[in-house]
Order: sequence, then structure tokens, then C-alpha cells
Amino acid sequence: MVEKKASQDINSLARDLRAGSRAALARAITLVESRRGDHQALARDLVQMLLPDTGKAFRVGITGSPGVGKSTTIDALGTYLIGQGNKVAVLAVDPSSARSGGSILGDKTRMAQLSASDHAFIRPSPTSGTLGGVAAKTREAMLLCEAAGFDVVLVETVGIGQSETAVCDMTDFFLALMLPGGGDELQGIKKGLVELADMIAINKADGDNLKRANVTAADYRGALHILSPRSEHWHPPVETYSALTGDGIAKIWQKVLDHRKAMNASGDFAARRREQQVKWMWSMLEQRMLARLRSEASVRTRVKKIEAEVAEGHLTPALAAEQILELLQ
Ligand SMILES: Nc1nc2c(ncn2[C@@H]2O[C@H](COP(=O)(O)OP(=O)(O)OP(=O)(O)O)[C@@H](O)[C@H]2O)c(=O)[nH]1
Ligand SMILES: [Mg+2]
Repeated sequence: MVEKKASQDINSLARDLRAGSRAALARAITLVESRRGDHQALARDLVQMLLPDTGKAFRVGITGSPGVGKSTTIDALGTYLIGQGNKVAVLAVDPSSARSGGSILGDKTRMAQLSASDHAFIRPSPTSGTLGGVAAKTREAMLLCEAAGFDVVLVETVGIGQSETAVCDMTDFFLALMLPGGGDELQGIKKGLVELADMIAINKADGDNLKRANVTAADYRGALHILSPRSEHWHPPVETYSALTGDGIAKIWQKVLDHRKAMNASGDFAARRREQQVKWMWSMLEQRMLARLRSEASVRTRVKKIEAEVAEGHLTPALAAEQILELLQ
């Protein structure tokens, strides 16, 4: 009886969400983020049900160090895109966002225009757990946004290596924001960020910073020249812009469109999405296997015992792993 009611609820939730209800979208994401086993089962059904309505959005990841202007950029870019007739969703991956329930939320003042728009949907990062868990939930939230008719999904991340890779793995275009630098050391080169980026955009190219921004852009162009690009069909451009004045925002979006065109023509677009799907499957499987090891009481006790035997040197780690795997069957 309870089960029947739950599935009816899911059907009506899916219907409202498809019709573009932001309230339904918010509720669906809450379901996806829930840790309750019954909610997770419903969420899996819901996402599966909505799958045919997903996949059509521009998925754009945005990264950059604190203060580079991510929020201001998302506000300006999102508002520009809405002006072009799009519906824009903003999500985030920030595993450290236990603080004040997610950084984006605290940031809504920095996205004043966008958060006031009926054509925008802004959702802070899920706060729970590991990076893998947070990323998986954001990914599903992205699918839900697509099913609700959002044409562009912007996924923000803090400039920390692992979360950047996670966001890059769920988006079609990965945008790295940089500041006009002092010129000595290019941010992001060392930590491999530049290899992930489909474009580097130097923000705050306004006022006194304009000249420095141009020099920084030239430095990055030089540096990118040496690195081999991710796709032979796309050489990541380096642009300057100002999120504050809006100068260059249209140019940035044009690059996203150019990229899509080039990737579609070469087949790289479909290939990247296919790879992402498969990677996602493995990451989900990994998480669920670990979750099972931790949640089933009898398994947990056995694992504890095996762990102790390894610690005491009575059992090799290899044999222990074998025994734990057997527990999962
Ligand atoms: N001059 C100038 N200032 C900017 C520009 N974009 C952002 N700022 C300022 O830079 C500061 C940081 O901007 P945010 O958009 O909050 O930066 P963020 O990357 O979201 O920062 P975190 O959320 O803390 O990681 C704010 O004071 C903005 O007003 C710009 O294009 N030009
Ligand atoms: Mg911010």
C-alpha cells in the first residue's frame, strides 16, 4: 500500500517536473540527495523514468580560485543566456560545503540578477559525504534540471584538484577562470588544471587591470601552445573578460557554441558523453559496494574481523580483499 502510494507520488513528481515546475525540481533533487534507502530507490526510479528527457542541455563546468569571480561570472553569463531565451540552472560541487548549507546559497547575493529570474534555478552543493557521493548527486541533479527543460546547466566548483576532475567528468565544456596575474607564475599550470580546461578566461579585465589581463592571456596562450590539447579538434582559447561590466561575456559563450559545433562535427561530443556515462557507472558501483560493506551489520562485523587480522599480520591484504569481495556475493 505504502509502496503503491510512493510510486504514484513519483509519477506525479515526474509529471510536474517535466512541465517545468521549479518546486517539483527542487523536491526531486532533495529526493536524490536523501540518504534514506527507500528515498534512494525512489530517486533511482525517478531518474530512470526521466532519462528520455535528459541530455539536451549545454553542460558547462566553471572553476577558479576563491575570489576569481565565479559567482559574479555565473550571474552575468546566466543573465546573458536568459536574455537569449534560455533557461539556466546553476549547481555546485563543493564537498566542503557543510558551512552554511552550501557556498552557492550564501552566494545568492552575488548572483542577485540570476536568483531573481523565473528562468533560473540555483541549487547549492549537496553537503553530505565524500567527493564521489557529492559529485554523483550533482550529476543526477543535472539530469533532473534537463528533464525540467533547462537549456544550460552551469556547474560551479571550488578550485581544488579532485572536484575539478569530477566536474570536468560531468560537463561538455570546462571553463577555467583566472585572475590577471603578476606574471611570474601561471596559476593552474602546475596542478594540471590547464589540461582539463576547454577554455581559459581571465576575469576582471577592466579598469587598471586591463593591461595586466592582456599580458596574462598572452602568457597562457604561450603555455598552452606547449601542452598537447585534449582533443585534436579543439585548441583551448584564452580570452579576457569582465564579469563586473559584462564585457566579453558574449564572446565567452560564442566559444562554447564553437566548441560544441567542432565536437559534434568530429564525433568527440558523443564520445565524451559516452565515456562519462561509463565512468559514472563504475563510480556508482564503487560507492554502492562500499556502502553495502558499511551498512549491512553482519557484513560489517565480518569486515571488522578481517581488518583486525590484517592489522595483526595474520592475513595478507590481498587475501583479505578476496574474502571481503566474497562477502558481497
Ligand atoms: N573589478 C572586477 N571585480 C570583480 C569582477 N568579477 C568579480 N569581481 C569582484 O571579485 C570579488 C569576488 O567575486 P566572486 O564572484 O564572489 O568570486 P568567487 O570566485 O565566486 O569567490 P568564492 O565564492 O569565494 O570562491 C567580488 O568583490 C566581486 O565584486 C570583475 O570582472 N571585475
Ligand atoms: Mg562564489
